[in-house]
Amino acid sequence: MLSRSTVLGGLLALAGLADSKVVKTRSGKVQGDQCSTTDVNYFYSIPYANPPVGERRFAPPEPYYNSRRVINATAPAPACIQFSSLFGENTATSEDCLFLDIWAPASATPDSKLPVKVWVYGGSNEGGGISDPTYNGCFSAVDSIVVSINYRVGPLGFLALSDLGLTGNYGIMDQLLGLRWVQDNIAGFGGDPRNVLLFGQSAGAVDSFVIASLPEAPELMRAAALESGAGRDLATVDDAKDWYSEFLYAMNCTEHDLSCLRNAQVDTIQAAVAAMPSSDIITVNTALVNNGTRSSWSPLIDGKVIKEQPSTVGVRVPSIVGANTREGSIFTLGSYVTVWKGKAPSQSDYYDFLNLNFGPLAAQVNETLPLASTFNGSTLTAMEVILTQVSYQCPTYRALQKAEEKGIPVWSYRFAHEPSCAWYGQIKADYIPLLGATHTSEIPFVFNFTSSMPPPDGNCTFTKAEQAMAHDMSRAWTNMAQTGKPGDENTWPAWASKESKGVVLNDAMEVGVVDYTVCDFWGQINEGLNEYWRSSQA
Ligand SMILES: *[C@@H]1O[C@H](CO)[C@@H](O)[C@H](O)[C@H]1NC(C)=O
Ligand SMILES: *[C@@H]1O[C@H](CO)[C@@H](O)[C@H](O)[C@H]1NC(C)=O
Ligand SMILES: *[C@@H]1O[C@H](CO)[C@@H](O)[C@H](O)[C@H]1NC(C)=O
Ligand SMILES: *[C@@H]1O[C@H](CO)[C@@H](O)[C@H](O)[C@H]1NC(C)=O
Ligand SMILES: *[C@@H]1O[C@H](CO)[C@@H](O)[C@H](O)[C@H]1NC(C)=O
Ligand SMILES: *[C@@H]1O[C@H](CO)[C@@H](O)[C@H](O)[C@H]1NC(C)=O
Ligand SMILES: CC(=O)N[C@H]1CO[C@H](CO)[C@@H](O)[C@@H]1O
Repeated sequence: MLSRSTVLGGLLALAGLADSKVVKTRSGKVQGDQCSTTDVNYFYSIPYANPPVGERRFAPPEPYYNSRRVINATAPAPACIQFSSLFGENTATSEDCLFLDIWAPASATPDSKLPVKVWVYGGSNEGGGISDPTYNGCFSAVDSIVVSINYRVGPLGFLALSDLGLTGNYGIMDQLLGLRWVQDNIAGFGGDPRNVLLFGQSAGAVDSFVIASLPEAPELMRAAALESGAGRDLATVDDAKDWYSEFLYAMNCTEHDLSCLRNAQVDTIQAAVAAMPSSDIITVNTALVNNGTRSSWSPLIDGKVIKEQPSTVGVRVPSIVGANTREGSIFTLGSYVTVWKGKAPSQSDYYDFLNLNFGPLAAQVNETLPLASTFNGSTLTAMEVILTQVSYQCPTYRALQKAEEKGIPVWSYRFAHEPSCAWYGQIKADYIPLLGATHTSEIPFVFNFTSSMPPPDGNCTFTKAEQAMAHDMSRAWTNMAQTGKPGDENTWPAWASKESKGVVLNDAMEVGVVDYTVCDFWGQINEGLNEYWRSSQA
């Protein structure tokens, strides 16, 4: 005989089946909706932390619990407060921004145990947000769950000043708390918490690389995919003191007054960031940039959350680590328009660029890579190539080498394809040939975007070959979540320094050599500048 509770339980399970758009979490009962174009449900604006405002500004995030609340999960979340123009969001923003979005196949049930892909957006740790239409999961969550985490950026995410007891890394702690939320809640959406991939691009890869190097990484994720940003050295909180103090001065706050920072209006903070020293010269990722921080806002070695240099520890989970052929072009084109007003930068602009970024080693760079013979005399090409290699390809190479040394399996790629459609609304179609396979150009492929480009409602469609490549790339990322490998040895061989094999994505995803030979030279320059910086601080 069936007991009453079994019958009721059965009915409730049926009710659950009937509506996969309603899921219970520790943050509340989440009511989502279905994507208009695919059989995927979305759940927007799920709070995973208490609002990081007031006393919680410049502080670690606190987990949010409110299981009795009903959340209308159909309205896009605001982005965190933005501090960047190039990759800043033009959607709504709020300091109350610690939300995450989830996409799941409409057919998913709590028994599905699907692989989970958790996205960390880029934007120099100064901008970016989960509601950006280019990061929409409706096209890639066909065979997996996609999660996207908002995290604090700029000073609100990374300000570190020992005198005020601020150790920075709030944005990193947001991402870690988001990953813990995924562990505790994703099964309800049909995900398997044991099969989580953390994937990020640019600053999102910088941050994901840091997280993948932490001792707790293996509990939070099975694998990582690091697109254009892995392997960089981090500054310490001490190294960053001069640069971060510039923010305090620009705020008109004193070294002993945290309440001055906590009580300030958000637009005052934005004005202070805009007033910090900056130069028109393009910077690359070296120890000298921004007086030792390497980039303006960044995770730092704080002795608490990040105890050791991530590039020395290496990733602790299997990882895809790659970069694009022309990363630098989007940055040099930006300066070409705004700084050089459509003219080629002069030789003296180029030497200023070398001196600012390489200081005492500028002459060595200049002699090893003469402008005339290496770059055909083009200062613009020279800056683009140096930026591509120093900030992206060669840190990527060091991350691969470190993983090999530690016995962690890694797979590499070089994205070499010029997309036929724009992937961000701000990119004009005319610019695409000038940009080529630039920074961010692999993103639509990883998200399996192939039509209505640029998102959300453009009129450009990818070619058949591009559609196949998008399918292959998003499938490889899902495989990574599910099995810890992007494919088999025939489709994507693991990387080893000896042959440096991986995949090259030009007209298709094909096995090939991912060439890092230029990185032997840049590795020496990186070490030389790290040593120079350390000795200048002694
Ligand atoms: C949920 O939010 C959407 C979008 O803001 C709105 O249109 C809808 O009316 C809301 N639903 C409820 C039940 O509040
Ligand atoms: C990519 O999107 C296409 C539809 O545009 C879909 O048929 C395919 O299953 C998707 N592939 C992956 C791996 O997400
Ligand atoms: C700091 O003070 C200066 C001088 O009074 C003023 O110009 C500036 O706007 C102030 N900065 C902020 C962020 O309020
Ligand atoms: C680079 O080399 C050229 C030609 O030898 C020289 O004129 C220039 O001053 C050098 N620049 C730097 C930054 O070393
Ligand atoms: C080098 O520059 C010359 C003159 O501007 C041009 O004709 C040639 O195509 C360039 N070569 C390459 C490899 O870019
Ligand atoms: C596609 O969109 C662009 C930019 O909005 C517009 O200029 C063009 O006319 C559109 N083309 C078609 C065929 O609708
Ligand atoms: C970008 C930046 O912060 N540069 C500063 C580095 O430090 C010197 C003084 O040592 C300043 O003059 C620069 O403005």
